[in-house]
Amino acid sequence: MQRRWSLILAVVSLLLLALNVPQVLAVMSSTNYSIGWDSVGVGGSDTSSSATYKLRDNFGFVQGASSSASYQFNSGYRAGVYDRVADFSVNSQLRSSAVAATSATATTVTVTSTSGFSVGDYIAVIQDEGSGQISEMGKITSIASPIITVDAFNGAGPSIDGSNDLVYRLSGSALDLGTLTASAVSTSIIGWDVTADIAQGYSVYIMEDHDLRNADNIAITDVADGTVSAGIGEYGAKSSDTTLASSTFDTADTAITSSLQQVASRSDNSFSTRDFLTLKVAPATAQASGTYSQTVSLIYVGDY
Ligand SMILES: [Ca+2]
Ligand SMILES: [Ca+2]
Ligand SMILES: [Ca+2]
Repeated sequence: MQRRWSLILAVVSLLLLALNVPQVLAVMSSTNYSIGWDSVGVGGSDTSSSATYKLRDNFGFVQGASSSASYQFNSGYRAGVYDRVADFSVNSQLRSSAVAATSATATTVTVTSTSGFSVGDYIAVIQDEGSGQISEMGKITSIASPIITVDAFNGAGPSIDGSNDLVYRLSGSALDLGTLTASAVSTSIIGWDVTADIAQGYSVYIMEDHDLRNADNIAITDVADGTVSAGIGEYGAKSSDTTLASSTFDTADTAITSSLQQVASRSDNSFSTRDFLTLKVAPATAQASGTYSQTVSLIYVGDY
């Protein structure tokens, strides 16, 4: 008889933005601070007003830029204004949205039903759902049933054969891993989309409030050997970003802990760059039945 568990994950996304505040000081930096630009007080503000007047004034500047291998200099009116902005959205796989995929191209996927899917939704296309699944994420730009078109997939486009291939919506912050079984690895995806005008790039980190556990504090054990396998009780995740510098989420199924761990990074300005985590879980054969849950937080941090 198959034992059953259900699991609920709440995903919390946080957007952290650190803004550099212009300083009236020489431009300089050390290992723990950087002053990107300075200004010279020339008297007068560019806006001033009272109940009876409004004045917009400005000192005459020479506009220009110069640089060498070791320095860069920009001068002129508000030459140093650089407002770092970022947009970060996180969405979890919606189990109830599953439809079968029958074929795909670089930007389309043909499904058995487009009901419930809308333009603007994020989707995950799963090839051979299970422990070794290959997934791609995209955002729907048009739907002409039975074909869903996305703006772009993470990779070259899904390679599917219509057998055990599925499409899910990525929507909201509650992630239901469904009814687990000790005889198979269950999977689910958390995806995110970052647009960041940050020249040095950004990282996304994950942390948990506690292990994936039931009301009696019995946990499904964190994976420790790099692979979540069925039957022995293991839980972990792997990132679609294959170039991580400070964690193993890029190369192995990795335990989620209460410490911040890097799950994505970029080193340049980003427009709608996307990554996702594939959560993998299989309870032990003797695992206590019940509801196992935790809260994981995905945190964006710009690099300055
Ligand atoms: Ca398949
Ligand atoms: Ca853990
Ligand atoms: Ca293992």
